[in-house]
Amino acid sequence: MNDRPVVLLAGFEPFGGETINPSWEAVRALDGQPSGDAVVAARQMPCVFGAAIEALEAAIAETRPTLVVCVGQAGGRSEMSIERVAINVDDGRIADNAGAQPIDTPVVRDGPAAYFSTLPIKAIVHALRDAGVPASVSNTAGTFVCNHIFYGLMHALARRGDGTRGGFIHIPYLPEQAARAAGDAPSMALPTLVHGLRIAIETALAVQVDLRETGGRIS
Ligand code: PCA
Repeated sequence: MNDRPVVLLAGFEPFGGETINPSWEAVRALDGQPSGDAVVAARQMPCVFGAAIEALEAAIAETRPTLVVCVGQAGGRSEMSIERVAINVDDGRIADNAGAQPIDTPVVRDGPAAYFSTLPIKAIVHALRDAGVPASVSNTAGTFVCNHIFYGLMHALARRGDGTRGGFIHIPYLPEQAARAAGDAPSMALPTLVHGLRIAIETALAVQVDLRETGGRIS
């Protein structure tokens, strides 16, 4: 058990007035579950600039993962969004859970402008669609705590330089959140989200060279 590779799945605590976060509900359902030869370790991250990256780095030090996938809520999106790129900027449209609302500050001072996901994002989208789960490549993870932790993750992995791969997946609201929002908000049921994350992990573990098929957008 102890020498099995670990897949670290990070989800977030609720934020922005919500009482649940689909990302934590989905990742915790996979905690301790096998994925091929690997085993999933799920951890909850605070929705707080700075503290989120510290919690993720602590979870990486604790679990020594071979693969890290961070997951966050993207209310208003209708598909699982496989994020392509993390940018070096914090710009909060709302305050985080500690009341901080940075404007145009770097995630890492003097860090590169951006990092690409090292997940096989096209292969994951392909596998999800094949399994009947709506999914797309996304070219922006926003500028809030999700982009922040995604950038922090990729910066940490780049510095380790040991080939550990990582990336970020945004997921829609749960149906009960959409019902509360009462404004035509799209949602995805928890079993579909869990199934989708399982497929994403399996694909990331199995595929070393990404598919070459379009995931682009005009705007
Ligand atoms: N979504 C937020 C932060 C935490 C979460 O689940 C975001 O997209 O930045």
